[in-house]
Amino acid sequence: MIVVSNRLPVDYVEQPDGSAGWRSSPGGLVTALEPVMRAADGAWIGWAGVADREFDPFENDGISIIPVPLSESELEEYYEGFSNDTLWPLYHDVIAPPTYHREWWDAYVRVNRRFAEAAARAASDGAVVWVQDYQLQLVPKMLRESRPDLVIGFFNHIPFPAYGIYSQLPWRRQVIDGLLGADVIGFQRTADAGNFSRAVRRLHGYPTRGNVIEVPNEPRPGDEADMRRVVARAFPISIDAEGFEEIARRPDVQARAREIRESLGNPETVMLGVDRLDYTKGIRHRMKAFGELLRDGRIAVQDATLVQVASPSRERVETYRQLRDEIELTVGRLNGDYATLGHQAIAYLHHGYPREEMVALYLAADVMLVTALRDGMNLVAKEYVACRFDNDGVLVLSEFAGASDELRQAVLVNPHDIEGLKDAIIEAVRMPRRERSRRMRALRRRVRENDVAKWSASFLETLTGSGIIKAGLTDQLRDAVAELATTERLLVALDFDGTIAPLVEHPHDARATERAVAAIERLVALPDTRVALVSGRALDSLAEVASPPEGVLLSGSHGVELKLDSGPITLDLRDAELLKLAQLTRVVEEVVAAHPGARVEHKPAGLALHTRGLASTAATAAQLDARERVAAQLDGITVRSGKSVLEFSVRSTDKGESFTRMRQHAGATGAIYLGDDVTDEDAFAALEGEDLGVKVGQGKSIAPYRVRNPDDVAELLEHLASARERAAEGVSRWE
Ligand code: GDG
Repeated sequence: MIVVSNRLPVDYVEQPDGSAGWRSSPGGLVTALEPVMRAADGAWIGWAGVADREFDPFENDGISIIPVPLSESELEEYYEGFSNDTLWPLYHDVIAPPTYHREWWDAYVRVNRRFAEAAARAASDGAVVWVQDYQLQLVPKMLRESRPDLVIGFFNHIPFPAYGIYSQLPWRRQVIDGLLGADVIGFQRTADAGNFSRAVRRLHGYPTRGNVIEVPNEPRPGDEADMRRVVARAFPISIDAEGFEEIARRPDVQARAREIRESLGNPETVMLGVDRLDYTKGIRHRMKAFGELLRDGRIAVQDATLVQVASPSRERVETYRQLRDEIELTVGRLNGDYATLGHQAIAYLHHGYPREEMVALYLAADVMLVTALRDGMNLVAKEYVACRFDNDGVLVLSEFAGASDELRQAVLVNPHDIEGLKDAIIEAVRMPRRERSRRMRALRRRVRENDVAKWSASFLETLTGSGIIKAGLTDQLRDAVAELATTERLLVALDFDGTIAPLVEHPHDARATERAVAAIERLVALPDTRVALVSGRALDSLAEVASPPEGVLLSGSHGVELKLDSGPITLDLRDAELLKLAQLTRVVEEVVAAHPGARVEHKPAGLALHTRGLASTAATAAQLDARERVAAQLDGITVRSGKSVLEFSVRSTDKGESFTRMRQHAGATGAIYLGDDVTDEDAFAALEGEDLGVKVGQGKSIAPYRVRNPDDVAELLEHLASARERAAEGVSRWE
């Protein structure tokens, strides 16, 4: 595995005495990825933090470090220019005006190419490459062009703006194309992923469905252009919650927190802001609100102090210099107007601090003010919560920070509304202990459950399909299912083998688990609730093994045969297709004769070659033989490989089309699809709007949720049935 980010997890530092060396900069990303990187023999590609210096790759703590050099002018044009003075303000809703310079763009392309080349050189065959953040948006496409074998992920740490804003970018198409080189593009919020998909539709017209974008592959000579599926969805980043709590529980850190309060003159309320000194963080709005509260006498300077840590950032960019001047002027004025000899109004600190000191500050603060005007996530909000093991403290949190999607029990504010912000600060200051504790407990549960390890695991699982799947249903899946249960007309679409029925050696022995059958019966009995079985099996065989209750819709042979309310329909085969089917039958029967143990299953529009009865090398040989003979003798046959089965069809329908047909037939306003096989991916791609896709078991998938096996599927169906029954009862009570 390879991680590519603008900065390495280590910095090259030169001391004033001339000595120099590598210092690790343990940010959240490093903490999250370290265990994965060590286990995967990973490499990290990035810039070392000093211009005009080349370094050889080296090993640091079990991770290979591959430094990429940047010249002083590239630093100005690619990093300070295009990244921080074009993309950063544009992606943060043009809070500051973005600057567009063609030379900056040229440098951005050049540097992105250098990073992509470094990754292409370092990656072994079929490796996973995970590219981080807005400085490197062109890397996925560049990498895919040179190394189509790689699995490429991208995560955007900052927001992705609405099209009306994004469309200002003179290079808007190139950036979208760059990102679409990835297999999975992660965003902080669902809204960001939605903005991205809309930009793709507006600029390219590529079809998007739910989280999936269909991107045409570059046609290779002699090949028709086919489609690649790119997943674009939210993976909200988090922190090492346990690590922060551990520091917070240390007696020396707690003593330091008390010392901080004392040094401020022991005011009743300590308020805290911790930000990089950046115009997106809403530091001015916060100070304005605080200043007006002092002016209006709603807060007295003896009772409350605002501590503002503003860590130095991007000091060579002009907008940041101006911001610093403005903020320091405001701090000076407020202290001049309101401070007394014993009490400051604002304690302003333009420094970076060690993590222990940050934690002591979090512990010392009664009220944490996060008033960002726009923020991808805002980790400070999560860190504050993680440190408050005493279940005390109030978080005031901007709706414009990604964290507000999860941290709903914070006091949520619109920082542009200064009156509203003032009221929220007063509410926080006066909040009774019980209420503070109730909210903090709920916030802490959330942050503990969704930590940074979970974030990286869930991204990588979507990207590669591997990873440990927890037993049962995750909280997110439970919540999503409960939400879906309230839809007006529900469709529950299920694959059969491997999903509601455990896989068995002989297909005719397969049976759905008793729990799944019982849950399906409960669902079918509910109003406006339809269940569909969507299978690759022929309809007869499906009806026989599943013996579904009355009213269940069926789709067999990958959508060639359907049983809807009007009765069974088989899509009629044309004469040419019938002829082809006869030829296909002959070829596949030859294969079966040549490979003892292989079996053929006849279907209305094709054949399935089952190889479950063979040892794995013999099974591979039989499948290969079948593929080769069919390809040599017949044209236009659709081939699908499933688990120990190779399917040939003269008609190219798939489970996606059947799902869509079932969805329409049921007039569904919401649907869930569960499946375990590669052929179920077509159905996941056909999900709409708020529909849920759940992959059963391991394997690469575009479905956003996963469960382990048919037992977990049964649990999910039971949970859905109960939630739907409750929803139906609620409705009838209203009536
Ligand atoms: C970008 C996105 C997204 C700050 N000062 C000190 C210090 N910090 C640490 C904080 C926190 C981190 O820096 C800042 O993270 P944020 O998330 O708050 O903001 P950005 O730097 O803008 O980060 C943001 C993030 O990427 C992750 O995806 O959440 O939206 O803009 O961890 O504690 N740490 C120490 N001393 C300081 O003085 N030790």
